[in-house]
This record gives sequence, structure tokens and C-alpha cells, in this order.
Amino acid sequence: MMVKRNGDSLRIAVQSNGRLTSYSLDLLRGIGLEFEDHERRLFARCRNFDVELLFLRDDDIPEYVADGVADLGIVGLNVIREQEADLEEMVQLGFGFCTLTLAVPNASPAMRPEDLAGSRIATTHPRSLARFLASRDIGADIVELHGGAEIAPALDVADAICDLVSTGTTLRMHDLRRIGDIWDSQAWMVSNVDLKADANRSALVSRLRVRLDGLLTARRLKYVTLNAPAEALPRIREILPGMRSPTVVPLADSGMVAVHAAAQEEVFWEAMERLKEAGATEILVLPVEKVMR
Ligand code: PRT
Ligand code: ZN
Repeated sequence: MMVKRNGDSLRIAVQSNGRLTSYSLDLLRGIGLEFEDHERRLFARCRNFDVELLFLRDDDIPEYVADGVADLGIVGLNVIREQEADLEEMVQLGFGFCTLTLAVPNASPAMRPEDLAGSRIATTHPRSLARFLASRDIGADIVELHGGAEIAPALDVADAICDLVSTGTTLRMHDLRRIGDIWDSQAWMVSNVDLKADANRSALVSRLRVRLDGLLTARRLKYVTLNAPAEALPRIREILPGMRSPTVVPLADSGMVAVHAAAQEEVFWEAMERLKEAGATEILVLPVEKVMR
């Protein structure tokens, strides 16, 4: 399917109404795109970039990006894998986490995926399941559903299910038990494979990509400040190994220093308690909003 477009606007496909929608829109606003909320419209134009957002069912996003109807898309890895669409996986986005999992009723004797040989497995991810079963040489019948796999065993439509799990609440509510994970998924930014051939649009994508990397890096970074006796510095660096070249400033109190540094990883309460034991006081952990290196 080839669709003619007006001008050179870069088109980004986003889930219109689902689990990924608010994260996707926050991310696009986070990299500086300004647009109105879509409110059931198919398109939204950005005010400050030559970018159009296209709002779709998540299942349609890989195909639209592969066909060039959209240049970029935000979609779960599970959907990409299930559809085997020809796309470039650009950046993992750190939201929409879930795991494609095999589960059986609590009363089932099955303990491992291999125990499902000869059984019926209900799933909304038939291709992913078929590849997994083939890779383990497990012969089982795949019952393809479009939703609600968790009720299939109770209806005796299947002996087991293969579904996405995040908190595990749905499995527990349906008296199901995990017996093996197939793979983990999260949302990805994907790109059309021919986008590089378009100089204007790929220049814009490179620019947005730098911002995206900066935003995602910033989310991991924390800015730490504390006061400590100068001799505690080596111990402090052991406790915060992600701290790169800290700024160390002497304080008016002799022998005391102020330490300022960006930490490359989450700083947990436990680390702060150990800093305090090492002699640090006034420990502040601040979020970092944006980064460019
Ligand atoms: O309408 P549209 O087709 O766009 O949306 P959809 O209903 O098909 O998808 P949606 O919005 O439910 O999910 C979009 C994407 O979110 C998925 O493709 C996954 O990449 C990701 N994701 C993350 C999840 C889950 N977590 C998740 N828990 N998708 C679905 N689930 C379902 C799962 O299928 C099961 O029914 O939630 C239930 C289990 O959740 P827990 O928390 O009880 O374990
Ligand atoms: Zn869907």
C-alpha cells in the first residue's frame, strides 16, 4: 500500500486509546513537540515542528510504519514480534513493560512449558507462541483468540494460556499459575526502513533522536548533593559507583566538603543510609530533566 502525502511532514503513529497512549504523548511532549490532545481525531499537527501524529489501534501501527503511511511509530515489542513486520527498531522507551507468559490452572499438573505437549493453548499471540513451541520442539494445539485468553481454561476451550502479564493480578483472579516466560516486552520507537532515503525527514528524525536519548538518559540520572568530611570521599564513591567526576568544594567548616555529582543510576534509600553512616549530611537526590552531551 503506497499513500501519497502532502509535503514532507514527518508522521508518527501513536496508539489512540490504550495502555501506551498517555506515556507516548508524554514522551513526545518531553522531546519538545507541541500539539493539542487528539480527542478522537485521526491526526494532530504539531505547532512547532513539521510533524503530524497519527492515532491508530496499536495492532495497525507496525504495518502502517512498514508501508510508509507513518515514518515512526510507538508500539509494544510484542506486537512487532507477533506481526513480523519489516521495521527498524530504533529505541526502547522504558514503558509498557510486560512479559509473554505461559500459564495453567492451579490444579493442572504442568510445571514447565515442555509439560504442555499434546495440550491446547489459548493465545492472542499465535505466531510468537508457534515460534516458541517450535524452538523447544513442543507439539501443542494453538487456539487463537482476540482477547480474554485468561477465561479459556475455565470454559474448557484450552488447557493452558499464553498471554501478556504485567502485575499478575489477572492470572491470580482466574486461578492460573505461570509455568514459563517466553520473552519480556516494552514499548519501542520504530522507524520505516526507507526513511534514511528522505533527507528532510531523516534530518528531523536525527534531531528528535538526540532529544529522545537525552530524555531517556535524564530519567535514569539523579543529581546528588551532600556535605561530608573530606576523608569520607573514597567511601562515598564506593557507595555511589555511578557517580562520575563529582565536583568537590571545601566548606567553611575545616575538613568538610560539599559534593555535587550526577549519578548514573537510581539512588535508593539504602544507599542514602550508607552515605549517612559514612559521615554525609544534607543528602539531596534531585531528578534531572534533560541532558545533552
Ligand atoms: O485498542 P488497541 O488495539 O489499540 O489496544 P489493545 O487493547 O490491543 O492494547 P492495550 O492498550 O491493552 O495494550 C497496549 C500494549 O501495552 C500491549 O501491546 C503491550 O505492549 C502493553 N502491555 C503492557 C500490556 C500489558 N502490559 C498488559 N498487562 N498489554 C496487555 N496487558 C493485558 C494482558 O493481555 C492481560 O489481559 O493485561 C492483562 C494482564 O495484566 P496484569 O497486570 O493483570 O498482569
Ligand atoms: Zn490492540
